[in-house]
Amino acid sequence: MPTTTPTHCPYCALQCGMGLRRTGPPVPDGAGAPVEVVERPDFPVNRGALCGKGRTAPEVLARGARLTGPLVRRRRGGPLETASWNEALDRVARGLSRVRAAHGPDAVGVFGGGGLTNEKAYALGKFARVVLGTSQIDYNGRFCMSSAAAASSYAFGLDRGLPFPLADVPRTGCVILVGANPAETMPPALRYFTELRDNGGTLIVVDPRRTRTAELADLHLAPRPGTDLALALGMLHLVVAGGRVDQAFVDARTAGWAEARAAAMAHWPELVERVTGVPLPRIRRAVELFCDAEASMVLTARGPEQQSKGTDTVGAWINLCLATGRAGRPLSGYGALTGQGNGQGGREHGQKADQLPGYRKLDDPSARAHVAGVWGVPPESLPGPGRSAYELLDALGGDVRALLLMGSNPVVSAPRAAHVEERVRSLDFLAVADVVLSETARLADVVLPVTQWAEETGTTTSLEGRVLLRRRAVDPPPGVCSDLAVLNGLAARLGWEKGFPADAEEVFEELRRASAGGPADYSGISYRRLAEAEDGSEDAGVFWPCPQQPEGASGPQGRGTPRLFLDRFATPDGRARFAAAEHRPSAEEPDAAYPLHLTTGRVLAQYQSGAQTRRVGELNAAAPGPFVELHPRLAARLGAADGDPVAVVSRRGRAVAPARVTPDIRPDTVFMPFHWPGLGRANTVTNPALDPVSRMPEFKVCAVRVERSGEPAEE
Ligand SMILES: Nc1nc2c(c(=O)[nH]1)N[C@H]1C(S)=C(S)[C@@H](COP(=O)(O)OP(=O)(O)OC[C@H]3O[C@@H](n4cnc5c(=O)[nH]c(N)nc54)[C@H](O)[C@@H]3O)O[C@H]1N2
Ligand SMILES: Nc1nc2c(c(=O)[nH]1)N[C@H]1C(S)=C(S)[C@@H](COP(=O)(O)OP(=O)(O)OC[C@H]3O[C@@H](n4cnc5c(=O)[nH]c(N)nc54)[C@H](O)[C@@H]3O)O[C@H]1N2
Ligand code: SF4
Ligand SMILES: [Mo]
Repeated sequence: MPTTTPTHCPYCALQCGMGLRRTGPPVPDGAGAPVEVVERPDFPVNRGALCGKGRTAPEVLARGARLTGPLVRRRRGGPLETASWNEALDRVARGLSRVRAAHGPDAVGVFGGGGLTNEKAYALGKFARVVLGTSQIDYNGRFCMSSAAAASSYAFGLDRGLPFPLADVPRTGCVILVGANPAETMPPALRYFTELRDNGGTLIVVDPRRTRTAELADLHLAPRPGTDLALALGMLHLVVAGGRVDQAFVDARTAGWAEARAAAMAHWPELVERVTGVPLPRIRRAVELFCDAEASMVLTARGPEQQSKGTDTVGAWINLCLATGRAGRPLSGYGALTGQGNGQGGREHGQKADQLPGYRKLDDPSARAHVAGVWGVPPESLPGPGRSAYELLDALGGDVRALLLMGSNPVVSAPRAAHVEERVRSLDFLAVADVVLSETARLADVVLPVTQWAEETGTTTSLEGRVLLRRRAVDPPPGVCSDLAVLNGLAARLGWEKGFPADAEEVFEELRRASAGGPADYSGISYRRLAEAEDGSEDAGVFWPCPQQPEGASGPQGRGTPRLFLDRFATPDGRARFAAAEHRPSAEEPDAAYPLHLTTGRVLAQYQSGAQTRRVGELNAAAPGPFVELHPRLAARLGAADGDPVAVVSRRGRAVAPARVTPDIRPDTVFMPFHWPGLGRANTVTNPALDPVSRMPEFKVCAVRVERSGEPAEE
């Protein structure tokens, strides 16, 4: 029996390969066998390297850190008490049915997560549409990937975060990283950028803070938060003025240049300098480096995307690539660094409000007919598109009176979190499936404890569009069940004995058929193929789209499609589309009462809402609590020294945390990480203003004032 199982990290979208080795026999009380993480140098993306989160992930498997049995609240306002699975699932089925009977199917909401495997995301979307008959389903990827997805779908006709493997990065000539801090958010990926520089290429980082990533760059541009759109337009202006447009490429492979050009020409460099606060010579230098290289890339992450104009902003960066012929060609292009473990696959298989599996659209009659056929239901029984994540959370206790939540902790991670928490509390019924008792699970009527990555098999799709197999390495404790088994049990109680198998491979086989012919086509991928592709190969995994080849056909079904768009874009006419947008201010700009920008983001040792990583000793020691990053000039004005508690106050509320005084941030901006609940919860302050297209909240910009605080900050 092999004692080391090759699998992948439970956390971010890099999906680092790791081995899990059993270090002893199964524990007698059934808590599973102890495991340790070992390197898997054969997996090409991280070649054995892991960050501290991945390395310590098994700690969350331990009994002390996690849920080990269902919990129910037997009376309103009463405590959460232990219960049998039977009672817990009965209560959920009853809770959801009651609300549906009284208020209709759309009064029942479902909220999913980009950490869920493809199988779970698929089953959750099907459960909502088929069993509950509700349109009210969305997921936390709306907070993460929606702006980049909307802009890429528009420009290229397809949204796959990176249209090329990371291995192409060191071989291009210039990379502009916009609002991405991989030194903290994907450390093993950093080597692609250092190798780029070792090969003579240049790295440009656009970030209001001088991050660890910015320290590695040849050029760091530090714009005011929320001004990336102006910056990209200004750069395109300089491209045109400098005669650097690749007219042959524009003519042959794109559409909409005239309008995009006009929008850029309205953004004079001096205006852009004033709006962004980036000195003009630095903007010029960035344009030179980008255009002088033979091939170049723009990669965005949450900085420019989590804005109320995130879609237009990403569109403007794509425009820069298109106008200079840096797309749809080898070693050039635009990509978004996807965030969550299955942030890519999670946005393809139907837990998004407007979506059906295979990245099909819910309002497309032929997509409805195909998927309804696979599900064995009439197409007209499928509900239409529902609300986006924040709008759904905002409707809780109003139109939406019951919620099934799987794989998210919105009480910490949603914008305007105090309001969201109050909405969650006002629900008639809340069921939460989680591995730990998260801040949101604490508010539930029923808590369903589920198995974790190492205890179950399933597939994820990494930021490269690489579909990977996570293999079960240890037995779960006896009191927990998989998410798929939860959906199976609930479906059965609600009258669907069939159609919701608890076995992941069975679900995947159905997903293949449902995705066949869609933009994200997985029909040529099987567990067997993935297992073969994982082992010891330079090119592990299978890249979608990977359609099933007809019997006897030759051709590269094998590894799917590592590189997209080289011959044509995925739009109907094969041409990439320029977006035409003008710069506009953020939803909330500083004024006399709230004179500073707040921006938010991540630190190396904590993950997201912290539900998992705050339970790991080593990670807590490295990042024990929230803080407010502020410039020495601002600190001096406030009379605040490093470590003093300061309050960050916006129109939504106030958060208090120790000051971290650093020259690495703009003096007009403060930064808070969002990993903690309580007094230091950054999202108490953030603005839920939404992008009109992607419905992405503006996590990266709002107006605040900062005060010295009498309250002691939480550690
Ligand atoms: N350690 C750790 N790693 C993670 C995660 C985690 O929680 N912790 N989460 C994973 C997930 S889901 C995601 S989505 C990714 C996110 O990965 P990143 O996008 O790299 O992370 P963030 O810290 O949210 O934002 C990146 C940078 O944007 C900058 N920024 C803020 N405002 C602006 C702006 O207006 N314009 C520009 N250009 N930049 C701005 C911030 O200063 C920050 O350095 O990380 C993944 N990896
Ligand atoms: N201010 C601010 N807020 C932000 C952001 C920001 O940059 N700034 N970033 C946003 C982004 S990009 C994201 S992705 C969101 C993420 O925020 P959340 O959606 O809250 O993400 P997590 O903290 O990862 O929550 C996942 C929950 O699911 C549980 N879980 C993990 N695996 C499984 C599983 O397989 N099944 C089940 N049932 N549960 C599981 C975990 O224990 C955890 O409680 O936060 C957003 N919020
Ligand atoms: S970089 Fe991401 S996938 Fe890799 S070990 Fe860290 S958290 Fe896991
Ligand atoms: Mo994310």
